[in-house]
Amino acid sequence: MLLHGHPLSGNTHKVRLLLSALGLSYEERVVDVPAGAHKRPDFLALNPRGQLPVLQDGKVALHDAQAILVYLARKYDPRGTWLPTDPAEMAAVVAWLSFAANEIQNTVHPARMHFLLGVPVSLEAAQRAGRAAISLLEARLQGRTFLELERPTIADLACFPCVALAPEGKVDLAEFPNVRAWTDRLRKQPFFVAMPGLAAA
Ligand SMILES: N[C@@H](CCC(=O)N[C@@H](CS)C(=O)NCC(=O)O)C(=O)O
Repeated sequence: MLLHGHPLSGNTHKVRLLLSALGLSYEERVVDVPAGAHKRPDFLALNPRGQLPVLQDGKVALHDAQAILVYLARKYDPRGTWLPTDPAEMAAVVAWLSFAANEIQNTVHPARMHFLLGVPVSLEAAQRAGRAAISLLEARLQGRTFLELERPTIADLACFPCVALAPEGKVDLAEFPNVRAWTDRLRKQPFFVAMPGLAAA
């Protein structure tokens, strides 16, 4: 398998975590985002949206971190540890994938990109919406170890990197103790792999 990503990309990291958890070997190719390589024809042929990550598995080329998590879980974890097969449980997990792609991706992620790469964003609005999204996680994690089923699933992997990296966008996690405990719990899992700004606990 070939993962096209970037060392600073939280979305790429979601995929790295599941590849690690499933014990799958892969090669990673760094896409030169500052040089605009993700908008060039060879990359657009893999992902017309021009975004990371992309995973190639044989002849299949997949984009969108959430879609890749679903693909890997269904294909390489048929017992459904990471993506349950029970319809209600599956829907509950998929709801968190949507949350990751919407409430998290569109808030704390642009705030972080502003500070890391100088991307122009409506910073205050992004930070405020980011805090609102993390408040929902905080409430969900009251009395729970993980988002669903009291075990790590792709719901956690989809939400975790961008939330744990939120302080890089100056969204402080100090006021969210349940979220901090959850990120620490994930950082202690045997499958955890580090990335810049996100170390093992
Ligand atoms: N919904 C997509 C979002 C991917 C995304 O925003 N990737 C960032 C890197 S973390 C990217 O490629 N940004 C460059 C751009 O959008 O032009 C996913 O979950 O994979």
